Amino acid sequence: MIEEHVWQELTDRLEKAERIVITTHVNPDGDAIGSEVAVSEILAQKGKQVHIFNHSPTPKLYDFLNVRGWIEHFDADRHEPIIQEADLVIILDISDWARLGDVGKALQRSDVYRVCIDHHIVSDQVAHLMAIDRGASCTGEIVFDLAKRTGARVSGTLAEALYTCVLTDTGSFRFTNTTPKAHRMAAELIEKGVPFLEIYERVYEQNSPGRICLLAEAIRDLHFENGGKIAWFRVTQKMLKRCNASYWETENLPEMPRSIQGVEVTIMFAETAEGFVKISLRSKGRVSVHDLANKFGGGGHPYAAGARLQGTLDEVVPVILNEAKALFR
Ligand SMILES: [Mn+2]
Repeated sequence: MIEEHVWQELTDRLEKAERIVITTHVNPDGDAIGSEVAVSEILAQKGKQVHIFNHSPTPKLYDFLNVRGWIEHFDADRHEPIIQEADLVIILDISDWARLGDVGKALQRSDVYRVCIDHHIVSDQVAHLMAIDRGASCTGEIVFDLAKRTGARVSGTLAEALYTCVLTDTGSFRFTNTTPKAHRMAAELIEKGVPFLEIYERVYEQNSPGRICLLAEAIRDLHFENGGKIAWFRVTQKMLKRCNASYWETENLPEMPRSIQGVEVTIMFAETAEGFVKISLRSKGRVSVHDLANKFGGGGHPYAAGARLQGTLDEVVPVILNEAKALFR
């Protein structure tokens, strides 16, 4: 729940600001991009000047939301002066300085007023005003409330962006964050004519040959622990090359083993080009994986969390598996 005085401050700040910069976390997902587009549509209706700067490029599958072309890949030389001159910065779907990447560094160098709208456990006090609702299925759900409070017209791109948020963050209304409110939000958007079938196809039926190749590699690498309760696999730089795939094409791969009978927790270990291993943890809802991610400097939700560790796969995998096995003791 976001307290009424926080809503009031948030809508006042939006009303008064003229030049606004929006950003989100590294490797943005559907909720991150969808929320950015939705907030920028709300602000555009009010005639505000909006810039969206992200540390990471936009995954190709979400390009269809970037109709105004406002989402830009952050370039400090060109964009930092715009941040310095902004009246307001809006941080969406994250409250972790490290996961704001280079944009976060630029924000820390500036004294522009910042608001954070998010539904995760708070990691850092990244903003002066924190509008956090941990009960929201997605950041887009909070933005939907914002749209209503500011009297925005919820149609076209705004509706499509919001529908993408709730569709992707609930795993198509399957994950434990699928609340009655998430369904009501989808229902209201469908009433407004959102093309749900087209959005589903754009998001879920755009597999590249590279992603299917990665999926095959991941399946071939599947290992099981604790009598099949833990399933894990690796994604190496070699696999990415063999498959001619980009790092972002690993998104959703951690969901794959959950359909296997008896699996409670799945772990993807992905080797980055910079000498890190990214771990993505998923739980079917009986054990929380958030604390495990948190122990290694990561974060997320109880049943979907991640972290980034320095080291090689050979170093990181046994350490994490030990911790994961302890979850069942
Ligand atoms: Mn989210």
